[in-house]
Amino acid sequence: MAETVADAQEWAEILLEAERERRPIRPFTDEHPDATVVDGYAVQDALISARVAGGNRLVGAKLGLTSRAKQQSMGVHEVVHAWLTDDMAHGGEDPLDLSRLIAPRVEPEIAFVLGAELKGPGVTPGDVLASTRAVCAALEVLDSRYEAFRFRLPDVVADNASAARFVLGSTFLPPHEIDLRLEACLLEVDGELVATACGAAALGDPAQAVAELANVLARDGRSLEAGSVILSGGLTEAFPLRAGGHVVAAYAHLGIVSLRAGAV
Ligand code: OOG
Ligand code: MG
Repeated sequence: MAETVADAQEWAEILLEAERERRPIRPFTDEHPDATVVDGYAVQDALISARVAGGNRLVGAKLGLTSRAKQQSMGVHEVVHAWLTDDMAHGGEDPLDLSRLIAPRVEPEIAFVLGAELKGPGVTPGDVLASTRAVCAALEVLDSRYEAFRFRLPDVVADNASAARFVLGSTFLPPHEIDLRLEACLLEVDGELVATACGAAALGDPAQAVAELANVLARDGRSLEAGSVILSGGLTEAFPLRAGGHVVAAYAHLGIVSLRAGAV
């Protein structure tokens, strides 16, 4: 697929246009079955560079497909990472504008706010906790730029792991105050309990997930900056976010994070 930088930029532009026009596309791997995950990350890098050149600011990173529930529901069995920009951050109070999204889905996560740079290799979950200023509850709104959320690993990597919006809760705890693996989470959509999980759903420990991210980035000499928000991966499968829908994730210690979708 993206054998040259020019190709990666071309694919990135196609994805950005799909997002802008709200017109989902077919996965690249339909026509390029030999595309690799390395190609996918080259497209992702080009896509993020274009967003930053267009005025968006990098505010953090995310892990994806860290839980068995997510891997099974998407049919992709490898952990991926992607980047968060400031335009993706959504305050919980305002209704989320659905008119700019294609087929949004929502999932509960545990977010880390870094107090110090996290730089691999060799980062351990203990290092992650030591570099974390606070953890909080989060909802991630995913929106695949591919038709019907159908993709293979290189496609979803190229599409910045379906990142679209995220909402942080308002309870920020120092990470050592709770056992993140045991942090229970209830997900309610329109008042109905649709899924339950605990922190260990993310690779056995959300801090382990963040450690793996730091170590993977280190292969390219990259790190996670102080102040970054890191989404450690959906704990349950993702649920469709419908017009007017109300989603609440309630955590044992991290409190509640909620989101109301706009009318359109
Ligand atoms: C890919 C993104 C997965 C997560 O937390 O597992 C993800 C997708 O499901 O569209 O963000
Ligand atoms: Mg996610």
